[in-house]
Amino acid sequence: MRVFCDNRQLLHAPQRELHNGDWAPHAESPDRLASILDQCPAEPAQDFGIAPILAVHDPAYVEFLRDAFTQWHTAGRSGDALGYAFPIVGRRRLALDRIEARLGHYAFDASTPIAAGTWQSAYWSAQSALSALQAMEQGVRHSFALCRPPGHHAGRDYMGGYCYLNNAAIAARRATDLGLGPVAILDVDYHHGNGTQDIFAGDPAVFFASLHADPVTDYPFFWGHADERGEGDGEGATLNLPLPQGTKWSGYSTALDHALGAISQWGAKFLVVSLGADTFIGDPISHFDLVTEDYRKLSAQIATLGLPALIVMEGGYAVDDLGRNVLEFLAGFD
Ligand code: Q9C
Ligand code: ZN
Repeated sequence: MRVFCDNRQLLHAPQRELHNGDWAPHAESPDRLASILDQCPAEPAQDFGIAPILAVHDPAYVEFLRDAFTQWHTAGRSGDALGYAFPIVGRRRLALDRIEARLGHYAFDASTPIAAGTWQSAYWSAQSALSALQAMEQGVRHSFALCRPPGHHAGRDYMGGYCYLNNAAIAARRATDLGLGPVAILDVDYHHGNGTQDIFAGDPAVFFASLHADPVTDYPFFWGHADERGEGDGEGATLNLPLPQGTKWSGYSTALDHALGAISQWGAKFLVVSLGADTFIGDPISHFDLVTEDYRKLSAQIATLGLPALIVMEGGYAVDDLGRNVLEFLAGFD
C-alpha cells in the first residue's frame, strides 16, 4: 500500500476548542500524524496546484482560508482566529470585510480555529490526497492519503468540524474528471460527512454513502438523517445510515453490508473511503464500540467490492491507539 503524507501537514496546531461549554485542548492535534507514521512510513506529497482544489471549493472561500490568520492579527487580535457570530439560515450572505464577520460567514461551528499554519497544512493535506490518486492512475489498486487536517465536514464554501478543505471530495472530483468513475465515496468516520454530502448532493456522477452516529444525538446534528437521499439529478445517490451510540462490530457490519450493496448496485468503478478511526471504543469524543481487530474486518468487508480504493484519513482522536487501528485497517486490503 502506498502512503502519502507531507511534513507541512504538521504546521496546523490550534491551541484549544470549545468543549461542553469550556475550553479543552484541540482534539485534532499534530500528534495524530506521528501516531500513524510510527506504524507506516509515508512518501511526501507532490504539488498539483490550486486548480483541483478550486474544482470543489469556492474561490472566495479559499482566499478567506489563505488570509484569515493574517487579517486576524492585523486587526489586533491574538491567538487563533475563531468566529463567534454566525449568519443562521435565512440571513443574507453579506460579503462583509470584518474578520469576525468573515469567520462567521465561512464556518458552521466554533470548533474550527485558524492558526498560523492552517492554510499550509490544509493545502498539503489536499495534495496528499491528490498524490495518492496519482499513484492509482499509475496502476496501484489501493493507496492511503494520510490527510490531516481532515476534510469531510468542509463544504464548497464553509469550514467546520476541524475541516478546511475537503480532501476526499477533491480527490473524488479529480477521479471523475480523469474518467476513473463512476465514483462512490464511503464515509466510515464516526461523524456524518456533511461537507462531502453537500458537495455531491445534486451530482449524479458521485455516490455518497455514510455510516455514522445518529445526528439526533451527535454532531453535526443538522445533516446525516436517513431521509437525506440527494437532490435533483443526484436524488438517490446519497445514502445515510445513522447508528445508535454503543454500536459494536455486529451492528456496524450489518449496516456496512447495506452500504456496500447499494454502492455495487449503483455501478461504482472507483471507491474513495473517508476513514475515521473515531469509531474506536477508546475515542475521547465519540461513542461507538469498535475494537482494534474490527478495523481489519472493516476493510476486508469493503475489499469484497473488488474496487480500486483510495483511502483518505478523516477523524480519530485516541492518539495512543490511532496508529494501530489505522494499520489494521490498511492490512485488511492485502
Ligand atoms: N469538542 C472529525 O472527526 N465537535 N471531526 C466539537 C466537541 C466537533 C469531528 C464539539 C467534532 C468534529 C473529522
Ligand atoms: Zn469524526
